[in-house]
Formats: sequence, C-alpha cells, structure tokens
Amino acid sequence: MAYQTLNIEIDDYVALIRLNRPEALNALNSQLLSELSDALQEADKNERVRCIVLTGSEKAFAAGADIKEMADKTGVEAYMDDLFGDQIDRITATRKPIIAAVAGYALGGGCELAMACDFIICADNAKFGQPEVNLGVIAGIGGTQRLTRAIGKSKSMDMHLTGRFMEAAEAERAGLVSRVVPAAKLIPEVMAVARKIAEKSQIAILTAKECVNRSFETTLREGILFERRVFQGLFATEDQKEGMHAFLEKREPQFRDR
Ligand code: CO8
Repeated sequence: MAYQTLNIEIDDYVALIRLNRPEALNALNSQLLSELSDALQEADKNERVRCIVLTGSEKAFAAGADIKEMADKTGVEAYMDDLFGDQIDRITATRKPIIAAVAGYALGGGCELAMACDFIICADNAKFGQPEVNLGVIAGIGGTQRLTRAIGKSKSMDMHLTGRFMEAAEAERAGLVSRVVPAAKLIPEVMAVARKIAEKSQIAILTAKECVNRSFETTLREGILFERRVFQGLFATEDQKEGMHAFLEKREPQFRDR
C-alpha cells in the first residue's frame, strides 16, 4: 500500500519505516498515526518481515502530536474521537519486534511512540522530552506510564512536570534507551541489530516479546507462570530441537519457524 506520511523499505526480512512529515518535524497527525497503524498491521502479516525498525529524520524522530491539528478541538470532540486511543492501541498490538531508531527530537507523542516500540536505540544527538505541560496538557499516549516504568518516578516526574529535555547520554544512563550510537551510523547500526533478530527462530522472538510485555500487565507470580508455560511449550517446536542440537554439534542453527 502507498502511504503519504511514511516511507517503507523491506530488505533482508527487516521493514524500515520512516516517518515522513519533514515540514512539521514528523509531528504526529491523525493521518500519520492511522497510516502507521495500517503499515504495522501489514508488516505483521507480511512473511518477508521478521523485524521492524521505526525511524524519523536526522533532526526529529517526531516532535510530538500535531499541535495545529489539535489546538481547536473541544473537550467533547477529544473524548468522542478517543483522541489517538484507537491508533496507539493498534500500534502496540503489533506482534513482531519493533526497534525505535531515534535521532534528534523525540518529544511528547514522539517520545511516547518511541517508548511504545520494543526498545530504543538512539543517536548521540537525540533529545527526549514530555513538554506537554508547556501547552496546558499532559502526555496522552502512555507517557506518564511508560516513562515512569522505564526511568523511575523521580526522573519521570522531573520530565513531565518541568517539560525539560533529556539528552542521549542521560537517556542511556536512565535506561530509556538500550544503546547510543554516533548519529551518522544510526540506521546501519539499528538495521544490523534488526537483521540479527530476524535470523532467529520467529516463534522464540515473538513469545519473548510477549512475555516481556506481560511483565508490565500482571503480577510477578502470574508473569513467571506465563513465561514458564510458554518456555515449556517451545519444546514442541522443531526450532528448539534445531537450536539445541546445533549448539551440541558446534554449528550454526537453521531455524525454519516450525
Ligand atoms: N506540531 C505541529 N507542528 C510542529 C510541531 C508539532 N508538535 N513541532 C514542530 N512543528 C513545526 C513548526 O511549527 C515549524 O513549522 P513552520 O515552519 O510551518 O512554522 C516546523 O515544524 C519546524 O519547527 P521549529 O521552527 O519550531 O523548529 P526548531 O528547530 O526551532 O524547534 C522544536 C524544534 C524544539 C522541536 C520545536 O519545534 C518544538 O518545541 N516543537 C513542539 C514540541 C512539543 O511541544 N511537543 C509536544 C506536542 S503535544 C503532544 O505531543 C501531546 C501528546 C499526547 C497525544 C499524542 C498523540 C500522538
């Protein structure tokens, strides 16, 4: 499908999705979010895709929700439209792994979108922030919840209440991002990580993602039980036999998603 606000390339079982509204620093409007949720659902169904990379431009991953589009909405319209609720739910329902490759600004909804991905690798010029308080609102697609889980209450409160920006080095120290790389190497480095993921047994990858995400939704006891059952279930796959026998035979595994 052709999209107006996204560019998509698929290569080596990795879909690289670029947000493409340079005139507004990739601000998230309803068209972009709707196209992105459609594109992710397509990628989930596409057998040529085993891992997804979501990125923006060198200057901005996304500078937040589109303020022009939202500015004059009434409270009733925001509520009745369930402003961005449905689209972000569809985005987070993606089953294949999504890596956010963040360069430049990831602000407001942009920071929240990056956090809705499975993990974030950022460039050394990245700047994260939840500056919605400066606009008289608060985060609206998970920022108060996901940022707090990622970096703890004190830093999350600091970000949400002051609206300050967090640079890449602090984001790595705080655990918001998994790695920081030089800006010029961001896409090649993230694509290499994505290709590594794409080489593994897909059932192991998909269930690992589901189990980690389950830890945010349930008690420790239930989460551990869920993981245990999934782990045990994987012994019914050919990929488990192949992975373990390849190790014992000192060769590379040939996973077949069975
Ligand atoms: N919405 C709409 N347009 C934007 C946005 C935005 N969020 N951010 C930048 N732009 C536009 C500017 O208006 C400007 O357009 P124009 O040239 O037509 O005037 C163009 O992008 C370039 O921006 P600047 O000239 O401002 O560029 P600078 O380099 O001077 O500054 C900044 C870059 C610091 C990123 C600055 O643009 C800025 O502060 N942007 C707004 C950041 C912000 O407040 N984000 C939060 C938005 S609210 C939000 O995200 C709510 C989340 C909850 C719902 C989420 C749903 C997706």
